[in-house]
Amino acid sequence: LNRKIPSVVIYGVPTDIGCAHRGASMGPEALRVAGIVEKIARRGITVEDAGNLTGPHNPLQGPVDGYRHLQEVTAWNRAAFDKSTEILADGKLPIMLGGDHCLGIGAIAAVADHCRAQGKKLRVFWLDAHADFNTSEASPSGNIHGMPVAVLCGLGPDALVNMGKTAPALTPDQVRQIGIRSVDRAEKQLVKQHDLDIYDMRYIDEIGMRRVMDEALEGIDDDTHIHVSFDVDMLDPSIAPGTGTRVPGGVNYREAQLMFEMLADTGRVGSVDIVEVNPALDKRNATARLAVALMESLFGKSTLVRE
Ligand code: 5AB
Ligand code: MN
Ligand code: MN
Ligand code: MN
Repeated sequence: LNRKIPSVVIYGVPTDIGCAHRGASMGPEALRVAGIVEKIARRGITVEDAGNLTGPHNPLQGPVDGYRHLQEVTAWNRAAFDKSTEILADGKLPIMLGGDHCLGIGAIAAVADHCRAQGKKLRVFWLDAHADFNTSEASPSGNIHGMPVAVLCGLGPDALVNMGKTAPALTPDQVRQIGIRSVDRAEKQLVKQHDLDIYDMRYIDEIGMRRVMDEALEGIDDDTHIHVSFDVDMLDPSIAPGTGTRVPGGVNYREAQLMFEMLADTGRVGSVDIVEVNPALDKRNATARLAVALMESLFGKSTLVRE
């Protein structure tokens, strides 16, 4: 097992442009205050904090043609795309601190281009309470943070679908969604039609997280790049209250820890997003602190292995 982890570059994308409520723009600083840089560095990994990207302010407008803030969402995603592209070209591992989950579009489009250029297979772990597979017609809100997986699979506005060199960035068979428990009515039809691999909470309860991860990791080999897109609302709201779209019945602490440990064991994680941390809704930064603890697991921390 090759577990050599490349140098990590962390960057923040302080915006809540893709959702209805404010506050995810404070996520990057909350994750830094929770010690994300120091705690990954303590694993013996070289970590650089590249600071925050900049972009347009949130105009707090309603949806236009089914999308809220499409132009601003495009600008922020272009910035994330460029930053992740630069970090990957340097042979480093980007960790994007969101920001809301619309930013997965730019970050993952960059990873998809990188994998194509390197002849690598890409598998995306979408850890979330939501499938994020809405289109403008299907969406009940027009909020683009509910659309990134659909956009990456080619369903959505041109400006977002064509973010990278090749569109669509992903095919649905490259995605594994885990923790899902809230899918909108029309969105359900779409995920069925596109045959998404969804490990919902019922399935996790029925077969257990160990077997879920075994199944989701099946086929990962030395040529696979794993991208982890971690929406903190995957976690149960009792342990992660600091997020905008809380759904009861989520992944518990031990299940989450096992997920990240099993991802770490592959030695194939090449890029990460942590999104939807909203400090305005949090209790004493608990959600950011838990997200950081899970990053420690993702970068190899486990009970009985001595450093
Ligand atoms: B998140 C909802 N499906 O589209 C919608 O937090 C919620 O990135 C989306 O997963 C939640 O508005 C987006 C109702
Ligand atoms: Mn999400
Ligand atoms: Mn979510
Ligand atoms: Mn959310």
